[in-house]
Amino acid sequence: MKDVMNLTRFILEEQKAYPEAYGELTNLLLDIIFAAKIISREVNKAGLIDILGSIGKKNIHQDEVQKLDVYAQEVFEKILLHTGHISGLASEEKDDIIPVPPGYHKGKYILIFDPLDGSSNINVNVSVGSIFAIYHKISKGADADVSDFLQKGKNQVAAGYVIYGSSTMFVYTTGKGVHSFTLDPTIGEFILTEKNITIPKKSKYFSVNEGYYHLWDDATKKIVSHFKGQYSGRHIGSLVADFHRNLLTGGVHLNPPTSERPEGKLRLLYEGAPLALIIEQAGGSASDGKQNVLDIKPTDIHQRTPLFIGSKNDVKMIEETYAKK
Ligand code: AFP
Repeated sequence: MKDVMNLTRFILEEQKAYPEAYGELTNLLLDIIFAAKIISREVNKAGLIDILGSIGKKNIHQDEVQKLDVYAQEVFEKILLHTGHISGLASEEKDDIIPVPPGYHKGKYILIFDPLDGSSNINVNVSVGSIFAIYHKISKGADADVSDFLQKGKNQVAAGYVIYGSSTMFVYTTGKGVHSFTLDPTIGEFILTEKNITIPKKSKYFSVNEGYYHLWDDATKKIVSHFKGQYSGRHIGSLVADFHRNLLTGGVHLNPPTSERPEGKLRLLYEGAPLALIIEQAGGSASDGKQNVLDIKPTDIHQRTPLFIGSKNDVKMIEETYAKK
């Protein structure tokens, strides 16, 4: 029988490289894995039980809140707030920081996450994902405050995503390569799929929502025309799925600024920064068009950013074109 490496064992073995570690990060990652399994179970049942559709309200970003958004948010909160590994949470779905309730231990990390990204796609059975970023708590005192969440992406201790697709996969980095695991639903375990993923040097795909063409500036139009001549186009409109495809097959994903949204659409802290750390660890890069996404100092938890992410050469060409503007 060939060796079977599950995610728990893999993380525990990674921890051995840090003899001084108490296992708090390991345990926090295990909490996230537990949350991912529960959300995956529910996403797979969508269509069979009354969990599809919107709750009839909009969130702080004016997006329709889906029933599964609420469910995924609750799962993260219920698990993460009570295990003592974090001192606070922040999420796409909540305006403010979510504190650890009184009576529970507060850990040395903070977690910021998007519980269900791409949720407007759920109703038509398109892949969605959860994205997370872990930082050290830097403020004084036991409870996290906003300064803990407003750190540059390069300070991330770990980042990852779960893609709920034809199978559920967990992809993460602790700054030592990017590794992917596939959930075997028959045993409830994530099994190692690929260790040290690297993005192919030569891109195959570019992905962008061309519905915004009329709102782009000339530089953006030029960039997209350049890619059209070279690569095949693939766009899902579910960031984790677009990112995952490009990571494995080589490509670049663009979410450019528009005249209606010059600040960009995607959220820096729980979309841009974690995926930027992953792509950098996989040999690619991520930019807002001017600078490395990991160097942006956030001023707001829900700050938006343009995002260009994927193969290094493509991102470089994008930055050069904007610089000539
Ligand atoms: P939803 O979670 O509201 O579906 O938004 C998804 C998302 O943040 C990201 O996953 C997509 O890449 C992006 O929006 C697509 O946005 P447009 O539909 O405006 O291109």
